[in-house]
Amino acid sequence: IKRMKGIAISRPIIYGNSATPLHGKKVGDSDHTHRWTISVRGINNEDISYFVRKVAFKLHDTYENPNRGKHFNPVMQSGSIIEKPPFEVTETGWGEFDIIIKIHFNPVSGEKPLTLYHHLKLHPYEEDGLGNPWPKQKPVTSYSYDEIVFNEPIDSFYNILQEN
Ligand code: SLL
Repeated sequence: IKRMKGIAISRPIIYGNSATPLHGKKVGDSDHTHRWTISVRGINNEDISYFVRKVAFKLHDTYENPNRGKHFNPVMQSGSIIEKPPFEVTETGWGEFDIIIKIHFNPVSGEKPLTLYHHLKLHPYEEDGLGNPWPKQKPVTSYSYDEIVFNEPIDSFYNILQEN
């Protein structure tokens, strides 16, 4: 294993959620008020799977199977990790909470997983920023931009990053 001495290379990601109100449309017999999607993505939806291998999302403990992912299989108890893009989970619920996001990198990298936190946002600000009340149908979004820095990456991983 050869590391690229003195080299750092970074890749941008966007993570966060969008949410829309259910407007009283019941989901089963629940008291859910919103449908939301949490995701980890590239800029302009660029495919990040060349460096991101899988993503796990940990929801609030009020959820049954808080580790469930999009491909959750209740029999196998698997699917708590999302193994291919889009790295996202769509759910319904009634409250805001912190979601723990664990990003696992391409195994070639030898990098440890990266943990991020996102506060799920369901409720809009009072105004849209222009002094008008928030439009009823407008989805609420909360996204963060980040750059993942790989310090002295393994050379074969460095090559993969460069080629993509
Ligand atoms: C709050 N501290 O009280 C927060 C917790 C938890 C939200 C919010 C569960 C959905 C379900 C759900 O929406 N939990 O599985 O029924 O606001």
